[in-house]
Amino acid sequence: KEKRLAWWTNDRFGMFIHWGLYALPARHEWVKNREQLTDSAYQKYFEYFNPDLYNPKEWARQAKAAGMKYAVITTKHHEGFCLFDSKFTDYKSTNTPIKKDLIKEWVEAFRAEGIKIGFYYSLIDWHHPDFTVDRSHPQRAKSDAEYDALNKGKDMAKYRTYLSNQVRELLTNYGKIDILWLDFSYPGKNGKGHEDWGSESLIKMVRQLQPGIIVNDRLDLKDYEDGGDFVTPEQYKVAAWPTENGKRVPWETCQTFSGSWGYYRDETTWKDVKQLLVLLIESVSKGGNVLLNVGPTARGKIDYRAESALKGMGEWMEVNSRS
Ligand code: FUL
Repeated sequence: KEKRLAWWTNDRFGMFIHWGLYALPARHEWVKNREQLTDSAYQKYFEYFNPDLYNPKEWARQAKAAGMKYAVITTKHHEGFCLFDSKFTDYKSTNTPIKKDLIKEWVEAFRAEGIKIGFYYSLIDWHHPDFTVDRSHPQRAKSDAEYDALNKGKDMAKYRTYLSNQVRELLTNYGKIDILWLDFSYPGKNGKGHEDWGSESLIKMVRQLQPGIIVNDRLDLKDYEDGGDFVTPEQYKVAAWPTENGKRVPWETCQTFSGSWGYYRDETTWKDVKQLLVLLIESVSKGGNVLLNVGPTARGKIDYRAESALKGMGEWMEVNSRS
């Protein structure tokens, strides 16, 4: 594990990218859930998804100039929409007006800048017809009986197969992948996420397909032999190097420039460059990494406020970072 993590522990600083249909409403990547939008209400974002200004080479240039050495992009977030050309769904970017496998171009652009490649993939899915409707689903119900009715005929095993097929595609069709960042936000029905997602066999398959890959800790496999490679404190500065059973563990904090992960046009809580640098310096001083998130717009641009913060960080990194 230490060997696997050597480059990552050295590199310290990465770019997180949350991009999906939620960039169109531009008010949080959880908008479908927060506003309890139905599939048909959400469908218009699919029909109009057309990021005509998408230029991943420019994103990669900005990441590199900021001193970032790796990047992790949402191939599919909780909404279920895929930015890649999956054989197992129609709900993908190739079927929207942009008609492209956006992940393919992204991988090529970031690799060309020497940036290591990471895929985020959401274990939960608010679009797949077999995914259980529970209290954290956009389609919330009012009673247990209503939940039972909504879930009638749904088969989580089918979703599990879908999930594993897609992870296999991602780890087969895009060359060497350096990081897999799997994500839940709640551990499934009855708190048994690992059963819902088939986490144990999933991680085995991942290791087989990409022997050098590093995987985060969100598969709900805490008590298992392979629970992932690093822990992921989200949106807070750790007070001290995190430990497990008294031993310091590899860690990465993921953080946003403002509050949400997806593009949120009207947010006013942007961190300034000094705050961001303090976050980076403090994290590194406690043995950790920082994965700093941009939420590109629906047209495919990095928000100007994020661009200027990245630039500011880059100016400091240029004279203070090691290679
Ligand atoms: C959370 C998600 O619910 C957020 O939307 C975001 O992706 C964050 C990194 O992880 O669990």
